Parts: sequence; structure tokens; C-alpha cells
Amino acid sequence: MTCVHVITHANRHFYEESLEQFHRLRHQIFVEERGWSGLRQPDGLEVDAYDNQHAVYLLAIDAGRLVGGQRLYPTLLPHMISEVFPHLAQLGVPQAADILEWTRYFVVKERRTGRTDCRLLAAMQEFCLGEGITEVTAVVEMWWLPRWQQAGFKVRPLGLPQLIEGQPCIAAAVEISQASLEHVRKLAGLRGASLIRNGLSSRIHQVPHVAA
Ligand code: A1S
Repeated sequence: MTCVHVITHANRHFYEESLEQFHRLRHQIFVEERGWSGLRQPDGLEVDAYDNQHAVYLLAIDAGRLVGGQRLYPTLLPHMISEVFPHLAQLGVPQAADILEWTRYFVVKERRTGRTDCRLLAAMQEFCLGEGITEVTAVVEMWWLPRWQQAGFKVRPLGLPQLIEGQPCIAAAVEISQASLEHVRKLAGLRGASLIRNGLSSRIHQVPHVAA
């Protein structure tokens, strides 16, 4: 059975193998499948500046095998939108303790067009609700907008779409709500809470210390 595990700096020692699979799959999927060649690494592991002690990973694992994943990161720290894509957020880059950035989302090929995608979307909403997060921000290709609408997610554009490597992309903020969580759970026929928080206390999100 597939479960989504919450992994932070505090419990990553339980998940070293899954995290290695996550970075390897990110390379296979984002570099080799999607062609984001700027992320290519000689060791076949896609790791960036935001894979550090502040990142939270929500990984879908089935019988020890990683089948999908995503990353959340504090917007109070320099993050991908503030550092790499600020030009996409003409209405301003949202930065607050209750807003996280959402990146590196994927489902392995064999599990696509199935329930894993909705499981990951539900996991993101469930985790954020539990942590008092109100929005997540992301840079996405435009085809995410109808997907989010179908999932029952409310989306606020942060600026106009622009081409990135030939693809129209947009920066957006997605609202965290019980209604969205229930909608996406219903779509996938999921019942109740499903996150595994191995070795973590009930609330883990900490506001990072930011120098004045
Ligand atoms: C940043 C993301 C942030 C949220 C953090 O009938 P179809 O096949 O056309 O239905 C497809 C399309 O409508 C659309 N879609 C998926 N990939 C697309 C692409 N490259 N270009 C245009 N449209 C695309 O979604 C429908 C369902 O896709 P799917 O792959 O059959 O199934 P599933 O299970 O919903 O998985 C969707 C995702 C995006 C998770 C999966 O395709 C994947 O892992 N792709 C590679 C990683 C990726 O591109 N991640 C998003 C960027 S990170």
C-alpha cells in the first residue's frame, strides 16, 4: 500500500535510502524525461540549493519503493521564486511564516494516471493544514492550472505567464483549505488522514531565523 511520509532534517536518518531514490528519480524525470538540462549532474542525482535542513519532503512510498515525491520550503528564506524567478511574480513575492514554496513534484511513470498524483496533492494539503500553513507558492507550466482546478485547489496568480525554455510558465499561490483537501481526497477515493510522521512530533514547521 502506498503511504506518504513526512521527512525533515529531524527524521531523515530513517529515510536515507528513500531520499537517495528521490534525488535519482528527480534526475531521471526532470533532466532525462522533461529535458531540464540545466539540472544535469555527473552523479545522476538532482540536488539543488534548497535541499538543505529547512526542506520538508513528502514522499509516496510503496513497499520500500519511492513512487512519487514533492518538496516544501520556507518562503522566509531565499527560495526559488525569490532568487531564480522573481520576474514571474510581478505582484510581489509572497514571503511569510505561513507560506511555503512547493517544488520538485513528480509521480514515477508506472504510477501515472492513477491515484498516486491525488495522494500527493492530498498529502500536501493535509501536511500544510496541520502546520498552520495558509498558502504554497510554485512556478509551473500553464497546464497545471486546469489540473489544480480539477483537484479543487484555489489558485492566485502572482504575475503574468512568461516563456521559460520555450514553455509558458506562471508563478502562483495555491490556497490551503479543508475544502480542497476533502475535494482531492474524494477524487481519489481516499478516506481520512494518511500521512506517516515517523519520529516527528505532531507539529514540526519552525519559522527559520532570518537575520534582520
Ligand atoms: C512543479 C510542480 C509544482 C506543483 C510543485 O491525457 P493527458 O496525458 O494529456 O493528461 C495529462 C496532461 O493533461 C497533464 N500533463 C502531465 N504532464 C504534462 C506535460 N509534460 N505537458 C503537458 N501536460 C501534462 O496532466 C495529465 C495527467 O498526467 P499523467 O502524467 O498522465 O498522470 P498523473 O499521475 O496525473 O501525473 C502528473 C505528473 C505531472 C505528476 C507526472 O506527469 C509527472 O511526474 N511528470 C514529470 C514531472 C513533472 O513534470 N512535474 C511538474 C513540474 S514540478
